[in-house]
Amino acid sequence: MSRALAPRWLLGLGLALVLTACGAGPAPSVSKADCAKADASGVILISAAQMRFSAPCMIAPAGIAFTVRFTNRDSTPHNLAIYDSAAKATRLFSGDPFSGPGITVDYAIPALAAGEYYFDCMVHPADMRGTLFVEAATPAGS
Ligand SMILES: [Cu+2]
Repeated sequence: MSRALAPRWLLGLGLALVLTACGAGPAPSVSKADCAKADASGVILISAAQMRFSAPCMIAPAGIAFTVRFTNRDSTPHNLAIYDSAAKATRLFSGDPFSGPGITVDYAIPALAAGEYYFDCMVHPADMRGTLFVEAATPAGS
């Protein structure tokens, strides 16, 4: 009695998983009135609480270094990273993550050209993200 060998059909499982970039969907419409804006000294105040940034966007001056004064109100570590766009092809800045609650760190951001950038917390990029508007200075005097 001869026994035929069962053919093995393990010819490779082609898993064509098309994964879209996590969290990089269309940006929600943002009103600049809701943004955290740099003060006259070039300092932007923003905080994180319950896994959210306190503002959906930030406004910074173009062409000069500025400071993001970041308060973490969670015990979870957070940070701030800035990218050229929501596709995050180029990371322009990343601060060291730190835990709170109630800890504030100044992040020194290098000068950026006018334009629209993207930021997130690298620990929670899906939940903590927003738009950074870098704007040319408005003419002095009013
Ligand atoms: Cu975070």
